[in-house]
Amino acid sequence: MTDRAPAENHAGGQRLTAMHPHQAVNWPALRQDFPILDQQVHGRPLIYFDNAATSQKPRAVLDALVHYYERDNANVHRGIHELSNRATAAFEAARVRAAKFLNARSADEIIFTRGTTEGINLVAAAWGTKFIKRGNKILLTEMEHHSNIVPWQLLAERTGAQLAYLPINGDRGLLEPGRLDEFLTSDVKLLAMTHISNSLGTINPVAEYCERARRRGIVTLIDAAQSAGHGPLDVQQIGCDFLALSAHKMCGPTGFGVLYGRGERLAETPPYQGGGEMILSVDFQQSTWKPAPHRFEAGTPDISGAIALHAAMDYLDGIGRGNIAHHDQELGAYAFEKLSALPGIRLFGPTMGRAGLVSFLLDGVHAHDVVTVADRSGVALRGGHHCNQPLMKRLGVESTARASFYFYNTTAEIDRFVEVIREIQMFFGK
Ligand code: C6P
Repeated sequence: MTDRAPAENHAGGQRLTAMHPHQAVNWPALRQDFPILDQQVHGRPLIYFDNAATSQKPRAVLDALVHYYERDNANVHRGIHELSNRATAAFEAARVRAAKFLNARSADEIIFTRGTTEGINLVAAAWGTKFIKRGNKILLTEMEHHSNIVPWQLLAERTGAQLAYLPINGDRGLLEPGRLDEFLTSDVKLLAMTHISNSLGTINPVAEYCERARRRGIVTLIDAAQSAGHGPLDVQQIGCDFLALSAHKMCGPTGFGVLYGRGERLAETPPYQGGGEMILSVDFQQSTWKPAPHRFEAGTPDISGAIALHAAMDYLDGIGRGNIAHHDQELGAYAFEKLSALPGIRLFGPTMGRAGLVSFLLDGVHAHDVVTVADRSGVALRGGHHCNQPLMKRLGVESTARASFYFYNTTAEIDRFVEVIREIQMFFGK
């Protein structure tokens, strides 16, 4: 994460960037780039606070999709005709753009995937199967999304490896860097951790964790599902071996994502899936593979997904990712403070230095009821375990209600949301 090293604050949380924006941004004007936001839901203006599940898409991204299908649609890397050449050029330009977005050393370190989940599965299935052996340990944290747990469980079942978890310190949901050495034992071969928790809003000091793991020869993977598009993201500064993200959480399309892999790591990794596009030659009994990244992209890819992600990256950098981080985190802090003032509420995650989301429970009201009633007032929240069942267990709850923000949200929307929460408490007699 830049600008450059994340600063630690008093609550032990992290910031994605410096707290002062580089330039003034007209945030309300940006809302007009998102046609979906201008609508009523159940007769009330839509307040979209489910951005951690998926963000909305600006006109620039929608236009890029339409342009591609109206003008350039063809398969890539195959035909020697004009449309195929155009589609191939646009697809590969998106790879170069993604490398720049992440500050990768080369576009060859960028693999296109279906999203964070597929990126992590790719590493577990291809790199993991070759390098993880019986008796090895895979180190995760207690705040991981199922996408960064289940692929490792499947790998552990196949190989006889074991999983270990870095603990969080209760409802504040912070890791304890002071305890890391205790867990970085000689049998640990991989550290895989989330950058930002989708339930707690914790921003983990991933550069520090990767550096300490790397010093012991441990390979590192960062789940950037919740951080990509929410602030500067620099794989060289983080120092990770792998990093996975989803386009749909950063103004891009669903079903598309990026897996960054350090050059040396990809060179030693066998194919993930077999099929067209990833081979050099195929014979009846055996085949040879292309080098990375094409070795990992079997079959016709999501060409429009790459082109739309390119547009999303341009759009986000047009605003400035440092500015977005600052604004997001201000919204998160504002909501946390306003909700803290309510009676009968339990809030999760750091008190300071949090990402732009808040998870909470109201005394005596199920999270699903909170979300259902809020929806009647036009407020889109999420309730449930957020694909964090082990974390919920650790917190001693089954579910939470969650409001997650993006740069097009406003403090006026948060004020209305807090009013709605108070109305819900009164409705349930609290
Ligand atoms: N979290 C949420 O509402 P995919 O589904 O592959 O795009 O992303 C998976 C994923 C991985 N890691 C983290 C930290 C995530 O938050 C997510 C997706 C959504 O919180 C859906 S459960």
